[in-house]
Parts: sequence; structure tokens; C-alpha cells
Amino acid sequence: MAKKALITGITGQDGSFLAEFLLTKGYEVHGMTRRTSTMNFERIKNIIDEIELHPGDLLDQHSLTMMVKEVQPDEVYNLAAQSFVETSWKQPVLTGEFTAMGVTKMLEAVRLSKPDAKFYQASSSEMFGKVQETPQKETTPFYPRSPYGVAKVYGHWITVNYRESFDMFAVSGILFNHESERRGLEFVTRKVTHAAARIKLGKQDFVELGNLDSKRDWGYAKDYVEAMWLMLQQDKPDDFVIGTGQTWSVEHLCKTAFDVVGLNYKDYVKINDKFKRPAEVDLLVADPSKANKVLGWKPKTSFEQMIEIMVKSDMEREANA
Ligand code: NAP
Ligand code: G4F
Repeated sequence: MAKKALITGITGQDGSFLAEFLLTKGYEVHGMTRRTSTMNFERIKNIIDEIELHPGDLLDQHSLTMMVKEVQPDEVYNLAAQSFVETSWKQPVLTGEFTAMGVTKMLEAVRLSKPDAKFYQASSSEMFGKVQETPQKETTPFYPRSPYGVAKVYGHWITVNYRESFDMFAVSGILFNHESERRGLEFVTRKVTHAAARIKLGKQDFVELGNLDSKRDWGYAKDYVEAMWLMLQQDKPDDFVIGTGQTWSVEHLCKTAFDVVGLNYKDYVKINDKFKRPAEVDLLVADPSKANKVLGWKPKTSFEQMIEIMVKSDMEREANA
């Protein structure tokens, strides 16, 4: 019989790639979606007939418990969250409800309705925040710098706690930034690749950004969903850092993206202080050696390849818009 996977956040970047990946592995894929007045199935439109969707919301314990009871999944991937760091200062309480308490609600749903299901929590390198050592690994102390980062630390520890308290197979993937042609337009990589494409096509004159000096360990989302799956295929539950081990500044990202379309980024990038954050995470770079060794996981796509994929996809979309 096919294994059953349940994905919260299936309409998001990672959820859509993970659903596609699990279908190729022969899984029966179920996803949770929340009600919206207009459909937001853009990222899953190619697989919509191959998956089963269930209404639910991280704020609504009953919907989560009933969904897990009905699906009886073998594996649960908890990807749903308020995931944009900047928004977390404007909506700190909501971010806490979704991104922190939502994890406890999902864990409770699993504990009460399918306690032997394997549970994956989408933890984040934002938990390292004001980094206490470089590169960051599983044992690096957390020092979050935003309400989002604080909420993710809660989600991380409650997952560890349910593993230790209830003997559940509950694990946390501490994923560094991962991007793709499906990334939301508000995140800096996509904002830049989208702008580079539109400027090249004469549809936009410039792009306004905040801090060009911060550095991130950017990988390709398609590579990262495989790591999530690998974590749930282990005999023992454990947490892993997932990243490339390389770091680039936002300015270097701009150069790389504008190079793809043959333009000099310096002519088109402007600074607007409104995109600067109340507290910044200056530098993130992963030490993914545990994942390399135990999971046999390595990133397949380089930073340059990923940015090229994103710019070309934006060129194609914008040329046809
Ligand atoms: P994303 O594109 O923003 O997707 C977030 C998903 O969560 C969407 O499907 C969204 O549904 C859903 N969601 C939000 N609030 C919800 C609620 N109250 N109830 C039910 N569903 C809700 O994020 P992503 O980049 O795929 O990231 C997936 C997860 O990994 C997130 O938890 C994120 O914090 C974490 N993470 C991401 C990265 C990264 O670099 N991408 C790195 C580390 C950790 P709608 O479509 O309805 O909005
Ligand atoms: O693309 P970003 O918004 O991603 P951020 O804040 O690193 O968060 C992402 O990665 C986390 C993993 O570490 C995830 F957990 C989280 O869910 C999300 O996926 O910003 C990256 C950097 C920041 O230093 C920001 O200050 O880019 C800088 N930046 C400069 N100008 C900008 C801009 N970021 C955005 N979004 N927009 C700008 O105009």
C-alpha cells in the first residue's frame, strides 16, 4: 500500500515542491489549505488532480485534529507558517499564533489522532539570528532577531519536547534560506530576479532595496525538500541543519541576477530605508556536515544556477504577461 503524507502549507513554495517530490516516490499526498475568497492554487495547479486537499487552519485546533484523524498519515510535514520576517514586526501576535502555537496545535493533532506518524517541523536558520558562531550547526545556540525568529525557536523546542515527552518521531529541519522560481515576490531573491527581468523588458525602471550588506546561505528549494523527506526515513528521530555552506551578500545577489540579463545592477538598484529592518541578521552560513554524513544529502544546484533559473523564469512569465 502507498504511504500517506500530509503537508500543511502545500500551497507555498516548499509545500508544492515537496508534494511533487512525494508523488514521484509513490506517496498518496494530502494537503491542508485554508479558505480564501479567491483560489491560490497557482503553485499546485499541475498536480491538483493527483493530490487530496483538506480544509484547515493553524488557528483552529479542531480542524487539525479532525484532518489527521481522517487522513491517518504515515508522515506529516508541518510547513505552514507566517513565513515573511518583515511582516513579523507588523503582526507579531499573529506570527506567534501561526508560527509558534500552530506547531503545538499540529503536534497535538498528531499525538491525539495518529501518534505513530512521523512529524517534520520546518525550523529556520533565522533562529541563529545574531550568530554565536560561524558556520552555524545543530549545536549553535539560538539568538533570534525578529518575532518570526522567536516564534520559530518556540516551534523548534516544542517539537523536541514532544519527541522527548511522548516518544513521538518528531524532527526539526533547520533550513537555511532556499529560493526558487516559486518564491513569493516579497523575498529579496525573487524581488531582484523579477525586477531584473522586468527592467530588461522595459517594464520597470529600477528596484528599491534595504540592506545590501547582509549575507545569506541561499540554496535551491527543490533540493531542500528531499532533505525533509530523508529526515523522516531515518530509524531514529534527529534534527539537521540544511544549507550549502556558502554565503553571499544581497549586493552580490543583485550583481548575479542583473548579469544574467546583461545589465549593470549599479544603474538600477536604489536604497530605500523603508526596506531596512528594526534588527538585522547580518550573516548566515550553514555547516551541513551532519546532513551530508547521516542523510547522504548534498545540494545539487549552485547559487549561480539557481539565480539563472529564477531570472529566466521571470523573463518568460513577464514576456507573456
Ligand atoms: P510560504 O511560501 O510562505 O508558504 C507558507 C504556507 O503556509 C502557505 O501554503 C500558506 O497558505 C500556509 N499558511 C500560512 N498561514 C497559515 C494558517 N494560519 N493556516 C494554514 N496554512 C497557513 O513558505 P515556504 O518558503 O514554502 O516555507 C515553508 C516553511 O518553511 C515555513 O514554515 C517557513 O517558515 C519555513 N522555512 C522557510 C525557509 C525558506 O527559505 N523558504 C527557510 C527556513 C524555514 P496560503 O497559501 O493560504 O497563504
Ligand atoms: O529574502 P528575505 O526577506 O529572507 P529572510 O529574512 O532571510 O527570511 C527567509 O529565510 C529564512 C531562513 O533563514 C526563513 F526562515 C524565512 O521564512 C524566509 O524564507 O531577506 C534576506 C535579506 C535580509 O537581510 C533583508 O534585510 O535581504 C535583506 N533585504 C535587503 N533588501 C531585503 C530587501 N529583504 C527583502 N525581503 N526585501 C528587500 O527589499
